[in-house]
Amino acid sequence: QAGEPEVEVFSVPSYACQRRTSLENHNAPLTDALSLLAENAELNDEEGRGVAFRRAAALLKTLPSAVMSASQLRGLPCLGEHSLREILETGTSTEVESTKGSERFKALKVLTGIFGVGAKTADRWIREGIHDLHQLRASGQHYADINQPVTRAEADAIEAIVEKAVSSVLRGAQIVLTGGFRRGKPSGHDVDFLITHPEEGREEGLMPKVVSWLEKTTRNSYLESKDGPGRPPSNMDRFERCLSIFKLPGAAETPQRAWRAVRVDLVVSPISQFAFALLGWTGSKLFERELRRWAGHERGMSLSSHALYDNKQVNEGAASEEEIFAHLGLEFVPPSERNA
Ligand code: DGT
Ligand code: MG
Repeated sequence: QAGEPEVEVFSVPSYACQRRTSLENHNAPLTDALSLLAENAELNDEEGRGVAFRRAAALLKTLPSAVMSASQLRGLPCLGEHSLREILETGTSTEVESTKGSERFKALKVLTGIFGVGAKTADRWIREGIHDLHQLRASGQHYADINQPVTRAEADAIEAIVEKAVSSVLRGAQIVLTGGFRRGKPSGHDVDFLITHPEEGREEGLMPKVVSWLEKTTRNSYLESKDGPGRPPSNMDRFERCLSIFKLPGAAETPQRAWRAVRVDLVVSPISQFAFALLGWTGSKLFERELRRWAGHERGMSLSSHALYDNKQVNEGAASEEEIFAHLGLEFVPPSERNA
């Protein structure tokens, strides 16, 4: 070998929304380890630690090449606290290994993969001795297993159905595929859609109509709305939102069942808020969090999926995502580069 290799010291802006993060990841072993620790923290209600791990992983995802030594990361934000050095040196860490082997972590992952089951319910079941789907079934609970990832082809098929539903109940209404698929991901945990109409106000009351069209018309896919048509969503969002389950005709690999369940997240937005909704529902989750942190900490502004307010509570309108980035003093980052 010819001498010492030249070691590149990486330099990266602190906020994920100042960076471009494509799906190409040169540090997958490191980011997988950190994502596992993040997931474990989130499942155990340790939000602060979860965010710290997510930020560290996002920072490594944006690097142009594989990290060879910790010295290349000197001075970078977000990489302080955790066992990153140990992972770099040995390929793993005691915390990663003990998490992977932990019965509780495995059970939490399996159980929170069930529609409507969050960390709290999963935790209660575990305390009742339910650790997997067999034990859950034995306890007499009904569930829909939606752990299997959704493919792009399935997302496109669902898009065609939703498009038909939307244009049938309101002429001129439009839908956009958002979430991970808009960022170019080849698969996802659900399919996200944003629905609007070019005339302000025409979108009002659209969701219940779309939902009942889907229930009545689709023969193969069947829809179950969680929030219930027209009911105000359980979170703080002012959009009409419907979390639902599509039953797709069974995949070849699951012949024992005639269908499989796919999560579909429908959101309706008035056209005046569409750019904010589109930006807010495209993700990634960390990118969104970082956009809001940037707006608040660096600009004294407040960004949501509805609007951008400056510190004098003046509403900064925007007709496009590009305008919102400009208001925030950020370079535009296209969806395919928001995979932080
Ligand atoms: P996936 O589905 O696992 O492939 O990944 P994503 O990136 O599609 O993530 P998902 O479907 O959980 O959410 C898509 C984006 O929507 C996410 O980046 C942020 C946004 N989002 C999710 N839940 C909420 C919510 O309750 N309120 C608002 N305003 N935005 C949300
Ligand atoms: Mg999604």
